[in-house]
Amino acid sequence: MADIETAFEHSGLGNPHVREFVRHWAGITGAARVEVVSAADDGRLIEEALAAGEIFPAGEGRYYSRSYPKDTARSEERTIVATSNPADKGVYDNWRPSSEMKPLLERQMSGASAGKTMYVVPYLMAPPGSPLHAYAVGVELTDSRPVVLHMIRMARVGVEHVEGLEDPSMFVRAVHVTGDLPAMQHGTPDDQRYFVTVADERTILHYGSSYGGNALLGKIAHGLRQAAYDGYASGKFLGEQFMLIGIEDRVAGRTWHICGGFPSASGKTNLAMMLPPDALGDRYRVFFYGDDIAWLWVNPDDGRLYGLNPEFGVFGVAKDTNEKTNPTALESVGPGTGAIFTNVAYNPDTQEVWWEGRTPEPPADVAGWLDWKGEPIADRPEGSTEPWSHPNSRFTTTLANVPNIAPDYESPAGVPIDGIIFGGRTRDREPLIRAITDLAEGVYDGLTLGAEATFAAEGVDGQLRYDPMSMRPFMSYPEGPYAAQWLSIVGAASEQPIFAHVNWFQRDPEDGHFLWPGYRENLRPLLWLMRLKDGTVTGRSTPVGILPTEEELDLEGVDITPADLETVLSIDVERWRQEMGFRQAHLEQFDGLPEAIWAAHRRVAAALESADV
Ligand code: GTP
Ligand code: SPV
Ligand code: MN
Repeated sequence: MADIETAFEHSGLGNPHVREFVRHWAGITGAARVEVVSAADDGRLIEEALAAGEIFPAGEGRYYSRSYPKDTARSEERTIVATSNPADKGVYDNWRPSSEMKPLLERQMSGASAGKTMYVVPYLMAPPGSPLHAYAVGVELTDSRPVVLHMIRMARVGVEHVEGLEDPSMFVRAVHVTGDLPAMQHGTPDDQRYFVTVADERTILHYGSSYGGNALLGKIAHGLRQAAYDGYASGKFLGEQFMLIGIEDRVAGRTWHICGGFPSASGKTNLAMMLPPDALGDRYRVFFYGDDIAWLWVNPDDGRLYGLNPEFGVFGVAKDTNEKTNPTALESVGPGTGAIFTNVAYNPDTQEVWWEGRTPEPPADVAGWLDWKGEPIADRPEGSTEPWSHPNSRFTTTLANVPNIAPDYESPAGVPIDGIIFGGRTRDREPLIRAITDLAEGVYDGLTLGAEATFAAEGVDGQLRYDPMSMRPFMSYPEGPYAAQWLSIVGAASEQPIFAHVNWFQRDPEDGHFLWPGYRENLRPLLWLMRLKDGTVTGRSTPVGILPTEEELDLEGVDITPADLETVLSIDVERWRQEMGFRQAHLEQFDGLPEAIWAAHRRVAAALESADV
């Protein structure tokens, strides 16, 4: 295809290794054209996508997109990590030999982009100039224009990111082929989709979806799976599904940084965008660094653990986002932001969007409104309770649109980490917060994170399961070495971060209401944690960590009953003793778990045995 060489010349793409990669896959996929993309092309690509009916106007420079009804979430079963080394097989990484997966994906992708344009999307997953830069460079090839529009919002995109590299061959090779999605919606005999990271070759091959992490390959596939593997292989860093925030105390004139993992759709974005409760708003501010991925490394300059966000945007859950729960998120997708809404309800006449929880009731006048599948609401039978939007519907916007973005969010090194938290949707047992001061016990706590799965993955919504460090769907190497890597990286830091387990989702067993009001109030337990680290509060010791006393938690203006408060600040020892047996079985699955983790498990178990009920 002579046209490829013209596209290289036209765009200034000179890197010979990238050129070779593009030629190779253009040949396999049979794409009709090649186009090299930079962020500056966004306006033109938006116009083209609008004209082609791939996206729709959602008012004042915002857009609406819809994916296929069976293509609305990540598929854990179809997601595979492949390498040439069987020792890379863990419990959760779905390991398969690359000698099996690569030919399979090549067959799937053969001729599958015929007639389409192959977009070449060079990108950077890190702030410019980062010490982890070498691991951050990638090129995604995709045959979907909406995927390009999402990539431009979620990653730093441009030809400049692959030119002048120290090692021009060192970039992640990511190939996304949409496949015959309309046919895949009905009646294909078997699932054709495969989402494969060939981790030891730094190659990502995704076939059969145009949704989210299945298709935007810089984000989850590179930023998490590949990065975690690279961090392990190099021994240099951790790649985690973590949010990263700063909490500024304006009275004391200082800022703490906290990162941490909650499973998908369990509150990372909301925490990172937190507006402090009114009673605390004069004194404290929360700054957004990241909401889904953090890379953690030890900075030799001061010996401390640092965290950085490799992403450039937010792909946030729409459900329940409103003026009360998250005004910051609404502002980040406001007029002029270029935001894209996916799989929410849409009114083409008024160019409005709506999702469950946006307002207490859906729009009263249903005229013109279409549900997330594009079907008119007016055609629904009387009394239909079908949601208007998909529960995993999302908004996409760039970091610069986030009102509480940290002024130094592009700091190449990231920021020093004071605290690491784990949490998830746990309806009982887990208190509001329990602090852990020992590294091995903190890592143990992460490894035994138990939570309800959410609609962000197909077919598992509501199941209670262990989700180590919230990385279960993103693990790319075995759990034993993973725990050892944690002990090694964090253990090398000169100042140890404090750990904590948090839970905003404890429920009343009778009527199911959330005991803790959550959202903006979540700042309070985090402030307590930082005070505990500083030694200005002491908390009270329990077998599973240090809990705040009621007096230590600043509760001015919090809407919670005394009984609910007591529940979220206490430990059910019997329930915890039972949990330890499940944990034992969970950990026994993992080969090569460091002895320090087993020792932590035994310490907690022994403390529970000798505790008063
Ligand atoms: P991913 O992007 O899938 O990794 O999700 P996430 O962890 O960033 O989750 P997000 O913050 O988008 O929240 C997911 C859902 O949980 C949304 O519907 C939120 O409204 C809801 N949620 C977040 N924080 C709280 C909270 O403190 N309490 C309650 N009850 N719900 C919350
Ligand atoms: C998640 O599911 O945890 C996400 C969304 O962050 S996706 O990019 O689709 O994986
Ligand atoms: Mn996520």
